[in-house]
Amino acid sequence: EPPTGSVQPVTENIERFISSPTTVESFKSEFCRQLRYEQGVDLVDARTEDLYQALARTVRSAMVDGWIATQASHRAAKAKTVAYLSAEFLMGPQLENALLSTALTEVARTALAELELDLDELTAYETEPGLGNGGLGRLAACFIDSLAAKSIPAIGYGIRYEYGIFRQTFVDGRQVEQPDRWLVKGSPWELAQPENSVTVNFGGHTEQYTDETGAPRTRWVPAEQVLAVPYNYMVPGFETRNVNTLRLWSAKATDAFDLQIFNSGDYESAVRRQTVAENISKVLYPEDSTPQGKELRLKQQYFFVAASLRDYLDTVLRDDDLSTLPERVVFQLNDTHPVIGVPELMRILLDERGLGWDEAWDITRRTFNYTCHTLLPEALEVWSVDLLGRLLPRHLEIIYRINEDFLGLVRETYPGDELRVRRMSIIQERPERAVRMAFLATVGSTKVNGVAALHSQLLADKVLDDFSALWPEKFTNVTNGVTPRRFMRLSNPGLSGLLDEAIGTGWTNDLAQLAKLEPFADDASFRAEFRAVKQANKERFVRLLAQRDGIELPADALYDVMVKRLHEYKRQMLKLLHVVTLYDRVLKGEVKASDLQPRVVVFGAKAAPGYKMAKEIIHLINRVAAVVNNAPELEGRLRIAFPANYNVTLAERLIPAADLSEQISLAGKEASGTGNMKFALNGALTIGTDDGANVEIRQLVGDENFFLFGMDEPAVQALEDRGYNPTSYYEVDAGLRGAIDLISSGLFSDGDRTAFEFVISDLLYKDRFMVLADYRSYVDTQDRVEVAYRDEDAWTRSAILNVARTGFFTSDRSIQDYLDRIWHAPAKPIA
Ligand code: HBZ
Repeated sequence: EPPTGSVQPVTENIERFISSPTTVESFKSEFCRQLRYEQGVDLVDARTEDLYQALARTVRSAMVDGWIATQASHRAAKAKTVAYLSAEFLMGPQLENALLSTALTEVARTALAELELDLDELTAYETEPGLGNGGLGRLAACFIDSLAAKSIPAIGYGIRYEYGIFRQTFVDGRQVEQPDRWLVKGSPWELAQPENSVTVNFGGHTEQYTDETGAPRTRWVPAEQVLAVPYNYMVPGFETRNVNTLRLWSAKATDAFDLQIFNSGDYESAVRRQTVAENISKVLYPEDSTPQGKELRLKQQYFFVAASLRDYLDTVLRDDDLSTLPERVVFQLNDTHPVIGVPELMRILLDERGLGWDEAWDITRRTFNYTCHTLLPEALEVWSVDLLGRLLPRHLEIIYRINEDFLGLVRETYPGDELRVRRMSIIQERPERAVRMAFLATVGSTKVNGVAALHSQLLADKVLDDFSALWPEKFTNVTNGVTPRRFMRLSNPGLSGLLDEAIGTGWTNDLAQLAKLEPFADDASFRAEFRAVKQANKERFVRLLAQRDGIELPADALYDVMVKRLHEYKRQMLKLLHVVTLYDRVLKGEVKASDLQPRVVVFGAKAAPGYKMAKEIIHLINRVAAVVNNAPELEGRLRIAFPANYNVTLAERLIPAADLSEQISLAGKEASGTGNMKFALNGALTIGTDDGANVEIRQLVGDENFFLFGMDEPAVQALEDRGYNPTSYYEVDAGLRGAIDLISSGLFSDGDRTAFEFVISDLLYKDRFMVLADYRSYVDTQDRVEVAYRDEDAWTRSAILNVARTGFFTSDRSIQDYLDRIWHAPAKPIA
């Protein structure tokens, strides 16, 4: 019997010649072979980079047998495949996770130790691939982990950006972006497959013609082509031999295209055109909520979707009959970024396979499903008809026809309601003619889901209300989840060990078992151990931050953490006003510093480079930190840490150290949140609004173990309807006035009273996300937090209950919900 999770060779005649490095001896031997023959160095001369590369490739090789066997078995079984189409996969570091999934951590540790090398040192050396902005990209990564763990035939399709999310630095407290050159040293985790490259077309025009049977047909005559080169990443599943695939596409100029220009003798322009083609996969767009409608972004979207559909149909499915496509594959659209896949599949079926419109449309609609991740109107993508027609003329024609048929249905269902027809049209007329991608996704899909219960309800009642009235059965919810492998087992070994002892090891892929922890909340010795783990995690984080950022922090404090993208709706400003209020109280002598609960407030947040307000808020946080952290009046009891470049690597160290999780978005704006789940699962208590998945977290952990504050969504709506006047809150609330006046006083800006006018005047006169309206409730609730934290036993009990009651938020459960409600793809564990 092979050990669970380990990978054994499958093909008898080949295993006589090669073997997977699954024992200490074979691991050592493969590692040394990699070092010498692939890196070309000797052990004594090897730099950390060489050692890391060799180690990563050794671990990668341990996954290959399972990967090959998985593909062969799925092909033979004609298994229904989940194809997860996502412009982002925010994978985080790979080494530890690959070792966990192959059950080789101890083998690797021992093998390296015998070579006088340290596994942890090499693990810490890894730089993560930052191929995503935030929650949406990280969700995709959690989902492919869970799909593999559940042995579901699945493939993730995305873009191999040469530059991932920018590296954030602070210069005088301001964000400065640096390019993320993650591929410069090469990625040891990828396997290039240039022989499986596919061609992607752009531009040109369409033509009508009659085929051999005399039927009228259309064809697209493109003007440009780009090669899409696949790079495969193995996605190992925990405690299964299955290894799935993440296929990321890289853009390359095609030979044909080059030749044409080379023949014209213009060498320079040929080379220049080549970089134009290769620009498509150059850089991840760093905007996470306001799509800019840029041509290159639409090119990225069509590029990866066209390549992925072609790849699935030609390489995976091969030349099966496409009428059964919905039984063989389900394309899940991760937000609207891949929605151009809907007209692309139509084009393939109509123009390349010669199907009639109705049959093609039926197949297409049954093959796609759409997940929406937002409620902000400005985040809904639209593409101008002008741009779409220029880049993808055939697709625009198809979209028009889809819209024509759809509006026909609307008119039939609601005779005489032309207002509704205009509201529901896939084409908007103002401010410019443009394609509403969320509407196209909804019309072209079988199911549309939101990402938390409240979000799905608001989606159906507000954002897509006309559509849910027309097709109520199309709308469903799948509450997000996070992978407990990465965000518990790997990131929190202390807690994991405690859980293993208390409830056994089965929780890692059956997180409902955390419920067994419930009685331990009343066990004083367990509580002491739980507290010791939290304390050790704080100390580990303090050491990391000293080393990573030169930030010195006390470990003995309440760790109050707000990490997420910087956005006004998420309300980092509200957190900052609380901090300034605490300082103001001490300055005014209302509170003695010695009576303050020692607290470390940690921020982690990147702002979109063009988002002025977000960048001003980052600057303000840093300036407040500089003053507060050195204020003698505070006697070191209030500290702000804002480490630059928050990413998955830092999250894995920070989240296990947190006591208090800040989830303070304006109700009705955060679709779900997933950080909120990671914190609760690691024993932090949440202070949060009734928003996104906070609602479900509170229901599960109980009101007494959750700090709820602020308006709920109906109250927000009511205030909006009444007319919101932020200044009135400033006028009546002395605490709020104190905080705002302190910022305006110039205390945080070397006496410059205008330095933060941009932020302050917006708060006082606009405040779109109602920071001032929720301030009093937030600060009062923080005062309750402070009291509650002083009761160590009661706090720890609540923290344990947060862990025991949030097993629901494993992404394994999310995936099961997708399977039951949307995908209907059975598991295929390989033998
Ligand atoms: O998706 C987030 C939501 O804000 C969050 O509430 C949810 O938990 C998470 C997973 O469902 N949305 C994003 O992260 N969105 C993006 O990153 C984004 C990226 C590019 C865009 C638009 C949005 O053009």
